[in-house]
Amino acid sequence: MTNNIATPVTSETHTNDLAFLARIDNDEKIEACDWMPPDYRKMLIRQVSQHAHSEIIGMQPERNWLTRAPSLQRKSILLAKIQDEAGHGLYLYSVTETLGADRKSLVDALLDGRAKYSSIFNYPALTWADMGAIGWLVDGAAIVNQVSLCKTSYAPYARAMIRICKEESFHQRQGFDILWTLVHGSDAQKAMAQDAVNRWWWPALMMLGPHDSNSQHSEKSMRWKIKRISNDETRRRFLTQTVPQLEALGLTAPDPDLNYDEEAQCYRHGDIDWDEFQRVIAGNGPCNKQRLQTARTARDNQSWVLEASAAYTQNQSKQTMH
Ligand code: BYC
Repeated sequence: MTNNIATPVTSETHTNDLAFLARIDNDEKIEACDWMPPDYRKMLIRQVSQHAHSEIIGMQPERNWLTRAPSLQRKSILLAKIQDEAGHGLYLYSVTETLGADRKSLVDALLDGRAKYSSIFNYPALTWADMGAIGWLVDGAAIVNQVSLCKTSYAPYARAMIRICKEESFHQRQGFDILWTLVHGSDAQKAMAQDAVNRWWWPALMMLGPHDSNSQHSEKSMRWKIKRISNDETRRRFLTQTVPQLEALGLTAPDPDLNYDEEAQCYRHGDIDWDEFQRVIAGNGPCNKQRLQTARTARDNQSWVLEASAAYTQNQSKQTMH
């Protein structure tokens, strides 16, 4: 996949399109008020809304452990992390609004099961060590992807990513710290850490998207510099960052084919089970139904907050008019 795929120019190609591509080639950022091709806008709304949904649904596996964190300090840290994820979701929904999307329609699509969110959040968090594995592996994979998105061509998304990456770095370190503590504990604690890594390793690799040859959006997205690196390259960078940390923890990957390619100077993973990935994104992973049901219940239980806020705003505007 190259970064500079020639766009066929037909007689219908609008001058605006050419001017837009010239701006992209020149590495200029696109602001909300700038002209953009309708498909560029659509591509962004798709990706950014899925990203926002992932942050919101992604709170659930960790939320499950808030009441069972092993100390007050661990509980406060986990709570802060989960709140950060909510904040990320809100920034990202705001980014979609700068593109003209309606937030309520996007959230309705999520809750009705029409919208995608990251496959990774459809796996269960079974033990406290999973809090370590999620922070270290899931946030770790997210950072590698999101660092590249700091350079995405749409300026409001790029600005949100810079803030989000700073917070994700803290998340990744807190995950590593949980695992570090467990591997220096009893044999049972070390075994718990290894078990969590075994279960989250492959889903973390899948989280970075299908193999490049099956990534239907990459060509367009990379031409527009929305996406800056391909799915497979992101996976390679993730392994380069993660494998030395895995070794420092004294843990192993559940991948007998994981090896270092001296010539290419990168790690190579074994075969990914893409059938599993397709099952999960089609709604048939271990927790898809539970995740959506929890999100719907939250919406129903909290609708009074939205109603109260709307009534307050209406009241305020009436008072201003009088
Ligand atoms: N899961 O053409 P492709 C976090 C879909 S949350 C589900 O390669 P693209 C955190 C894809 O949508 C941060 N679906 O797509 C929160 C497309 O389907 P549609 C999550 C996936 O967009 C709480 C189709 O497969 N990060 O850090 O070029 C606690 C073909 O794919 C997945 C983001 O959201 C998947 N894993 O590339 C802890 C990053 N992968 O739309 C942590 C933003 C692919 O045609 N997103 N699909 O129906 C991106 O960077 C890109 O969208 C992706 C995929 C690299 C994920």
